[in-house]
Amino acid sequence: MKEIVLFQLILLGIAGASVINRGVVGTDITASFNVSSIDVLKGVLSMQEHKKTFDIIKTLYTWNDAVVYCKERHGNLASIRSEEEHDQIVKMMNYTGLSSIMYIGGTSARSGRGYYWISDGESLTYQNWSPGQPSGNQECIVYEKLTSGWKWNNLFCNTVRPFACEYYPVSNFLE
Ligand SMILES: [Ca+2]
Repeated sequence: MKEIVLFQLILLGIAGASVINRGVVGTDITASFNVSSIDVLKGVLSMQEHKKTFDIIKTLYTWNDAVVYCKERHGNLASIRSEEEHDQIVKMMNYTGLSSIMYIGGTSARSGRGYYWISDGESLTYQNWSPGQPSGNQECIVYEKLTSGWKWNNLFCNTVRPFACEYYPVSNFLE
């Protein structure tokens, strides 16, 4: 059976969030949102094998603090392990109007064996590096927006940036 990608976006505004815009963006993104206070974008990716949810948090955190933020919510800093997951998060980044750079959960910190995902220590399988990356001794992976699209770069971890968390909904375990 062909993989089905259902893409549902719900945007959570801050206080007093009245929905002032609602509509369909493209062919597979439906969203309702408060245009004046976009902070968190929820997306649900449903595939044959698993369901995985990403949140994009536009509040700026260091990479380490972003790991903690996601963990405190019983998630992880996002891992991107397939073209489908890449495509989904690109749609979300574009939809949020994210302009340049966002942390994901890949790092080489304390590794000695190259890059891995902080959620489970697995090495990168799917990869989407910008040309010439990874470079130098920078240890944390970001998405950066190039004219050719969103690609990965390794940058220093202590700069505050937007980031994405991932969650596996409880319904995964009840089905
Ligand atoms: Ca780099």
